Amino acid sequence: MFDDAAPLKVYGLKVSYFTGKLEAYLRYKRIPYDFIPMTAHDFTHKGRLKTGAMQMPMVELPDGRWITDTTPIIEWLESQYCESSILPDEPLCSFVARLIEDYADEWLWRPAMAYRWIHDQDARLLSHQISSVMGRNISVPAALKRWNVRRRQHKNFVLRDGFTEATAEHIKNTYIRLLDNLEGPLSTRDFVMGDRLTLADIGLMGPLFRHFAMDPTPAEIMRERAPNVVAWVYRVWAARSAKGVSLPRRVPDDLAPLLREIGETHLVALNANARAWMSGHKTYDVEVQGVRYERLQTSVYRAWCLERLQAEYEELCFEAKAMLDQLVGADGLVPELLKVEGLETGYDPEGFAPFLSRAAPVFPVVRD
Ligand SMILES: N[C@@H](CCC(=O)N[C@@H](CS)C(=O)NCC(=O)O)C(=O)O
Repeated sequence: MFDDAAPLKVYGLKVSYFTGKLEAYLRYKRIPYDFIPMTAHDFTHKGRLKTGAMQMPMVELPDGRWITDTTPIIEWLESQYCESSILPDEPLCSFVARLIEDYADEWLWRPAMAYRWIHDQDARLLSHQISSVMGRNISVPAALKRWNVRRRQHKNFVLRDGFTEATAEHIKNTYIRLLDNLEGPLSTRDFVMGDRLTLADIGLMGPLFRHFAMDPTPAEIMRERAPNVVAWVYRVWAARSAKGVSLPRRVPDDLAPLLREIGETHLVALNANARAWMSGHKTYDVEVQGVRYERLQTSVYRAWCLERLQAEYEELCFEAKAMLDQLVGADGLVPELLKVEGLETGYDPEGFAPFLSRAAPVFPVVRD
């Protein structure tokens, strides 16, 4: 059985998006864990054998079971550690927190990877940091290991993820708009949705902590443009669950620009991905805020993300749906985007995640 006094083993990297997200959560909840710097061998072999997906982080529980995918991991841990929940009870707040998490996980991945791999200073530093940890047991010259990491990440997560001359500015400005949308709210309160940490903060830590706040180029921009976001990143990292402050019961009005942005970008892309998946297309094109992204990889994982958001949205009462539409600022846009008639991915119908033995990675094809 699960022994909650023994530490979890978290395999990941100190520069990894999703490892940073999970660690921020575990620290907040005071869940003991040992961090194990992941090797390339762990990534491929443990990934394939224990969870079916080569992705980080992977977690080994004290009872020997393995789990992957931070979204269901956090959901499952919330059911085991009920104190100091990070999920608001109020249904609209809960939906908005999940929506922000999904946007942070899936939409902000592209600008986070672009900022890391298109600028020489960031790419040099990060290829060194990643290859010296993941490749520590591989006897190949260090320069070759660095080159290989840089080439792999740039090819898969920049060039093959829609970064072109036509989209470059839009991708870079996605980050700038994120900072602008958060700076105001975070100058008036401690966390994104109120004075208590929620899933929205944990989700946003993925891109904002280990990428945007730490990679040299975006970190410089953040310090200059959004000092309250810098302070928030480290406030979340330092936060420990405490009694006394209540979870939000109302979505703050000043989150409207962020929610509008999520509607115009992430929901449009999720919708197009789900339609492509249903028609059996391996890639799809989508126009986002007037910019055309081409040949994006269709992802069953992201179709499942939409399926889950759609199910939670359906649970909202009429007033909550109307309020959400108002916050997103486009009449009828939200239900339209969330609704993909007949979407049934068949991914995890029994609700086994994060314990799936064949978890789906976000990108079905990643080439070495
Ligand atoms: N949905 C997963 C995504 C995990 C993920 O994609 N992690 C990245 C590293 S931060 C990864 O392993 N990418 C695959 C690769 O590099 O091949 C989660 O929330 O844990």
